[in-house]
Amino acid sequence: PRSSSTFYERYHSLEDIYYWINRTTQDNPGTVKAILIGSSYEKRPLYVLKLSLNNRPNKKAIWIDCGIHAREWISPAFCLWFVQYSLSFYKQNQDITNILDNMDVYVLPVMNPDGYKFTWTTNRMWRKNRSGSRSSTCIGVDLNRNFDANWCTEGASCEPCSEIYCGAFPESEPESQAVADFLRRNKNSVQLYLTIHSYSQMLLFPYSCSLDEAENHNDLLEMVQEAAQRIRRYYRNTYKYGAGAKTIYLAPGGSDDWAYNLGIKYAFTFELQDRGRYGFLLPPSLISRACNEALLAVKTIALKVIEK
Ligand code: ING
Ligand code: ZN
Repeated sequence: PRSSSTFYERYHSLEDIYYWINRTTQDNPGTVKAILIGSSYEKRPLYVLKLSLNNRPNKKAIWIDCGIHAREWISPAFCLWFVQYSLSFYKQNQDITNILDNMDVYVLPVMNPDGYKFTWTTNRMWRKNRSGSRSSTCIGVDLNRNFDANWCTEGASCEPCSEIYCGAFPESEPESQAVADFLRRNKNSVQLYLTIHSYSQMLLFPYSCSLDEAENHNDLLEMVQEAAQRIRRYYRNTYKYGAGAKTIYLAPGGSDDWAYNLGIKYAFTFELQDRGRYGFLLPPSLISRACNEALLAVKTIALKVIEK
């Protein structure tokens, strides 16, 4: 029943998420800071929350972005879930305590605010951002084809009306440029890059932009395999895993491949629930399951990165 679900078991409008960001920083002055990393095509702010639960100097960091694709509503819901879990269970749960004692976490709850807004007001199935182009009346660039990793080769489209339009040039979009600039500035501290999508239940790693094997392929494979095994054991649910191009399809210009090539050697794309029954329209009653599964995967992988 709706009445008994918590804030984190519902989907939220963009306005509610901005309000939540503000509230979360005010309520946690010593541990959560909002960093403005840029703004969207329609000039909405892009805020990253920095969780720093202990004052140890020179900590490494995890980056998690959500909402790169507008219609994948479970993704921003996961970012909110993760922040709430971290703040509530630090010093209560051993795994999250261990992680937050060793790493800061940067969380971008909505990378594509214009698109997300559009899915609430006009078209629930919108994927891209909302930028206009001179050459066409079609709107929007696929932000996960706009990064500089074999940009606009097979698996992307140079046609503005396509759902996988790569944009006019790499990082042509303010949203992808803001993320890329932040990661370039922080590449010495960020050790683990995570980007959250839906749907299909997969844990993916580079490369998606080519059939090449990543230099630490076996490490990455071991990490997602362990995460998938734990999800199966604890939640009796199945996640596929592997290199992106070989597990789903060739997809150049993705953020995880770009982050990997920047030097962040642990880079992953999670595809959360479900496997197609509801697809992008995952009902609110399934948010907690989907987020807990993803949280288990984040913990499993982060703990392995800390051990390295
Ligand atoms: N899937 C991703 C997409 O952008 C992907 C798959 C993963 C592409 C990693 C590139 C890199 O198509 C969804 N559901 O968006
Ligand atoms: Zn996606």
